[in-house]
Amino acid sequence: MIHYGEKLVKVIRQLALAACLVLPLSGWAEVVVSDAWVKPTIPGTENGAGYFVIENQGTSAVTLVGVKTDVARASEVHQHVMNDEGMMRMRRVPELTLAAGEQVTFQPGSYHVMFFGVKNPFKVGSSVAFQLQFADADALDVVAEVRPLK
Ligand SMILES: [Cu+2]
Repeated sequence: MIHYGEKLVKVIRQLALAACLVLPLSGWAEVVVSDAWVKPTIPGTENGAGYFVIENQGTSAVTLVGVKTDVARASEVHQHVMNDEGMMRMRRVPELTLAAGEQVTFQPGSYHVMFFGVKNPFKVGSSVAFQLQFADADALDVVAEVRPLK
């Protein structure tokens, strides 16, 4: 009996400790995406790019970890970076963390959603649906308008 009681106290202590560890991290995540658009695909090519403004209006950080879509074979978050030869290259961004209140603009030459193997060409006036996936927030459905390049 004594053993059982000690064990129980230990468990309660562990639960209390777990609660203390979790509570300071608990905030709320609210991700808002606006001004979503994609470039029309260039005839004869099968890759596309999507852009938007993403803002974390919550009180805790959120991490964008992926993109899902039915409109292409695959989709990824990319960024343009300068390589050693001074050439702009695209690089996959496996995780993009937005602090509370932070806003990031996906735009040509910077962050973008890369679509590989676009099934039907992106035509001006149509729309493209995809879903942004987060490590610590609900997935977000986005509908982007196909806009001509300025
Ligand atoms: Cu890219």
